[in-house]
Amino acid sequence: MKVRLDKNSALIIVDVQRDFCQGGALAVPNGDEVVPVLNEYIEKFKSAGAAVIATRDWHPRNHVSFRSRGGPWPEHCVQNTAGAEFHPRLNLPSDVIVVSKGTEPDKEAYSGFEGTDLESKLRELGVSKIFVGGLATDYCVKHTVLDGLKRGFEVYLLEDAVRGVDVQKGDSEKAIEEMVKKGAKRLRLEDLS
Ligand code: VGL
Ligand code: ZN
Repeated sequence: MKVRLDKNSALIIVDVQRDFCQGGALAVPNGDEVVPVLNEYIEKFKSAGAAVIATRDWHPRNHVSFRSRGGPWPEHCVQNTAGAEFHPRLNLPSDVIVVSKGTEPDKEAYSGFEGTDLESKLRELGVSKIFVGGLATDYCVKHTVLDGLKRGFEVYLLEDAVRGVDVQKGDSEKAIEEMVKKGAKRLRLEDLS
């Protein structure tokens, strides 16, 4: 499958933040491996004049998903802390559009569309095709992809640029199957013309 990028395409990089990478509070196994691959995608999207969007998990210190509040996760991606910063080797372009999510203390938001202006930004730019990579396959990537499909976007899953948490073995594989079943198309770097 060869896919040509155009101005109706946008790259969505999900949550490639220090806390989800090696040494971080909620490190995704091999999460750092997506960085060099995403850097290649960024170059291709910039060359095609396509938008680059980066979502970030951006929690208040008392977020409901934290164990301190009975949630499933250690404290991570707290607003304005080092752990919430984008990975230092991720070459985000100067005109990257940053979308913060999970900002409400009492609401979990795994999807980049949930409680954000991501959809209106995409519509404003005339984007109809989104290409989603980042962390984590079985949480924020999955929910962003499924939400994109629900909202009528053509969605490509960048399967060489995602890694999962796998709380249960096989979660990421299951997540990919579900995304594909619901209409996402798998794409790898070499599929871009
Ligand atoms: C995520 C767990 C908790 C993610 C965010 O970005 O996939 N996972 N918060
Ligand atoms: Zn989170």
